[in-house]
Amino acid sequence: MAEITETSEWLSLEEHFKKIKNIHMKDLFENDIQRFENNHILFDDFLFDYSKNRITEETKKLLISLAKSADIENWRKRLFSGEKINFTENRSALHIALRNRSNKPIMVDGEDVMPLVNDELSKIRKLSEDIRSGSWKGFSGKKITSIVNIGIGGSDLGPSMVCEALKPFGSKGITPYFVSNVDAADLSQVLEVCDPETTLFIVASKTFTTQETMTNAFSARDWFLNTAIKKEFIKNHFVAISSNLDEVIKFGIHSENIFVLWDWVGGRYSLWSSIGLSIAIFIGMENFEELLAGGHDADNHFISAPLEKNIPIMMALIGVWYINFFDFSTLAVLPYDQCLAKLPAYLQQADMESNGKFIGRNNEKVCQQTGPILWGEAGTNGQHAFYQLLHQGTQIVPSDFIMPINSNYKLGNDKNNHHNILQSNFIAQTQSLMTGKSMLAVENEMKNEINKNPDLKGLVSHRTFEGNRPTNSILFKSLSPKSLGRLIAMYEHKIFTQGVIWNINSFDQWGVEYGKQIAKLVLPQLESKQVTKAFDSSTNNLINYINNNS
Ligand code: G6Q
Repeated sequence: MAEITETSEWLSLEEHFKKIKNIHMKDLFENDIQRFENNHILFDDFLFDYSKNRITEETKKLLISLAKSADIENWRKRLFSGEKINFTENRSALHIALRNRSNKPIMVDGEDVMPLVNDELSKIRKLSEDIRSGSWKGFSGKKITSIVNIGIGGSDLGPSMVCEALKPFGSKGITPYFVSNVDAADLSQVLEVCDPETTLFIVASKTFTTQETMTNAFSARDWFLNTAIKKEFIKNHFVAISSNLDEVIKFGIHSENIFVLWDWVGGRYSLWSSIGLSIAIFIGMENFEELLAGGHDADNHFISAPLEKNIPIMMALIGVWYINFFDFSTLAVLPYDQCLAKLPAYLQQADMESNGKFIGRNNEKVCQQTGPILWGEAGTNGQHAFYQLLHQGTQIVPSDFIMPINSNYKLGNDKNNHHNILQSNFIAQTQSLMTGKSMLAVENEMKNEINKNPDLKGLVSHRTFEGNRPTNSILFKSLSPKSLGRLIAMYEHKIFTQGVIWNINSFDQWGVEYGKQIAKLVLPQLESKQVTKAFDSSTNNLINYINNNS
């Protein structure tokens, strides 16, 4: 395939960009009363409003042509059919099979994976029901009240984000904890509030060799055995999720307590698999299945909706437009729901680990920018922190505003309604980022002050806002397992679509593997406490400084 940047579709977009780069969205709205009508997609109650973007009908047409020239329609099919599109690891990327509620066969190496998926789901059902009902007992006969997921990256961020998002659906009798950092502070703080008699540890690691996870798992096991004494009691308190069964057995986890993963489940796409065990225990299996159903809904939408009516495709194309043509290199994710506070961190991994790559599928360096720097914070907290830069900074940050229309928490009264206030902030921000505030409007506002003190005229420019700052608005009725499943899967497919356009493999993560490799080189130098000359002078001196001061 020719470089995407050399295609006529890309070149047409470059030409088009020159024409419209200075157009103000305010004018686009003023000149087209149908702008919202023509620039939103409603999928059931999931509303994706992309009208506040610096695009015209022509931009959309050209972007769709670009997607077609990248062969996105075929790539969708290849993803869903189980083809080994993760070619650097010779694997399929089949998170869609994990939530394939239709149960239609999906073949990998001639084998239908659905029976495997369903078996694992049955095991998750059994364990989660046993824990929730109290029929699973700790070593001293008590019910489990704390579950501690020990994992990192893809084996942590998904379950931890979902458990927080769906807290209102969670069991009151079970508290989920997530330990990921190898910093002893993380595990210690959790152990301080847990009781070995009533705690279940879930050691979640696809490889079961990840340094941070294994270090935490060994310390958790020691802590547990300090009280329980007998190794046979490990069976009541430790389960594992992994594809490395030998290592799990070596660790001492009973074979009945092992949940499996397959090589076609990527870490950052794994919350739908047994990695979601903590979710199922906390919110119950029916709710976990609703989450899967939401993901499946989004899959059906992505595979079947025409490109211009396809939410992940349009999200992806708008992102490409900003990253590659405007050179806007970051994306803010701004959920207006406290329960979604961890969503930006979750999507940061999903996006940056998938598309933060400079080598293309042709094994050559790509000719254009790839994934954005994704960051964000729950609204309205961000408004009192970094929104200043969103409104008046020299860098433009396209932003996704996300909000459930009805809150799971009812507080306040007619005059002091938390959710109305939250919603009004969402709307006010997206509106003002788009329109800005002209000098004339500020002058009018300050008329009386300026009349009294003409020097104040100098302040007018400080109080003006250029606007024209792009936002997507995503609304859905309420934050539920299903709507969350939809939301996450929409982003997954957006990321995939962008990877296809940039011709990169969104499913490997050599940068993560590199981190795992290099940490092992340094550790012996810190353990030996010897003066090191193994690295460059900065690294040597940092190691020596640590050794001299520890
Ligand atoms: C995700 C990455 C990475 C991975 C962690 C944990 O896609 O591969 O974040 O999930 O490094 O790996 P293990 O599950 O093997 O411990």
